[in-house]
Amino acid sequence: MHRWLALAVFSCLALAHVGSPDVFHEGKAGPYTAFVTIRPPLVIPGVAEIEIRVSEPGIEKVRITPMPLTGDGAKFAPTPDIAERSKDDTQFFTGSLWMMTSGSWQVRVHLDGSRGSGKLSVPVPAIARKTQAMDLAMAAMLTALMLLLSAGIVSIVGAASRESQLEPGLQPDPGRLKRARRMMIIAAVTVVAILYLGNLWWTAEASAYDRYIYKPLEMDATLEQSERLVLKLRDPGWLPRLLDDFLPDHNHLMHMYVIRLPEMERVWHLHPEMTASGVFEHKLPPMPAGRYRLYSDVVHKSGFPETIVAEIELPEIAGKPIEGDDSTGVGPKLSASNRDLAVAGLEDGYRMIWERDPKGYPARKPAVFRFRIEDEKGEPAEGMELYMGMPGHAAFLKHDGTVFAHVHPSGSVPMASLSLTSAEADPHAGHARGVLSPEAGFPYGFPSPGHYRIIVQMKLAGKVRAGMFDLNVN
Ligand SMILES: [Cu+2]
Repeated sequence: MHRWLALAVFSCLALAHVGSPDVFHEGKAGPYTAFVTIRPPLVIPGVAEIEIRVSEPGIEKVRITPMPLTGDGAKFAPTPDIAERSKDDTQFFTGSLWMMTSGSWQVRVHLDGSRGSGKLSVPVPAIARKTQAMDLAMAAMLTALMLLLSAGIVSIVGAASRESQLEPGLQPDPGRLKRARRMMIIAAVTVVAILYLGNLWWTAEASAYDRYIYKPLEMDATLEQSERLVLKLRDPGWLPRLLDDFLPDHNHLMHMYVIRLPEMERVWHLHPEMTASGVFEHKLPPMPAGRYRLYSDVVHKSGFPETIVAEIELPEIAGKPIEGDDSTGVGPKLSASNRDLAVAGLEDGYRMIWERDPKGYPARKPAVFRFRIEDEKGEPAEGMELYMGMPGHAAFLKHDGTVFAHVHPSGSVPMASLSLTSAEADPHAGHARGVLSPEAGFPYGFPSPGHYRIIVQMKLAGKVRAGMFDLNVN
């Protein structure tokens, strides 16, 4: 039996998605449609920045409230904050909210306007992602102040014992001078001891906070019996967390993207099953030999989502044809790809068109990425179907592998997290009754400049089709 060991396990700045912490969500709030962007803080407690764009005019007031996603805290909302209206865009509102503890949070948005009121909730994982380092200028200034204060206290003690009981104009005698020197030595030793103890205390606090910094789940990927992929999850140690408390998302506990490296020209969207606590398995479809990166999305019972990353070197897999909700796709090699193209050829004469914004997509700017499928005559494709309950699924990948986000037409929040917010957040709310449009839009914003690939999957005439597009983000 061959065992192909996973090559590397990544520990990225991540969480549900890799390297892409901002949350993008577009949804109905009563009579309104709101595009909500949440930029969680780097440290906890910290301030999250909220941006809301309402499609309809006539909004009078926007209130935002942070609350835990589940548990008693989710039942009792604190007093909301008022989001401020932008001066340039009357339908755009911003606000900031404190996130006090690590874990699964939601931001509730209340809209009041001429059409009545509406609300929606957007889940957001709040995690400490790093320890903020002190910048050099600040450190230098504080060190200088510390030395000044220390020298000051020593010289004050010296002066006090030397001259405080002396008549004005008299010189201190040698006995006083000696006593003053002794007192200054005692003061200096005391100051050094206080600084030393202070440093010990500070270091202990910092290492306690280190344990509080988010570390994503890890996994070892191995191949057993020539085609069975086995994923064993590991917890590198973070807040208490389980390896088997996952919520199903469209009947699957795990949604895994398999990307062929280094050219990213092949993709598989697979759904491994849990066979034991923290162990997932999947019978692989036919795959060429090579190196693959696995991005596995899971959602804990608390609504907290994680993306678990691993790499594996595989031999050629004979495998069984793809079936059920699994799918695969082919695109251009990264090295041969045109980064300005807006058309991807699909099988059976279909084409996927990306309605690219000619102005481009700057980093950190939220946008809706729209794609549609045409038939060979250039007409809108007929026979669209939902793929796992959704008009489409999109993966946003940075070419260097540091960013991965799995996005749906409602945005970057996993459906399983969204379903915890409230009864009104029906995951099927966006589903068209009757004929499904051959168009899907994905709210997202790139976290940083660089080269990205977008892989869009839509189901048409019984088959999942994948279009791949590349772009440069400035
Ligand atoms: Cu999806």
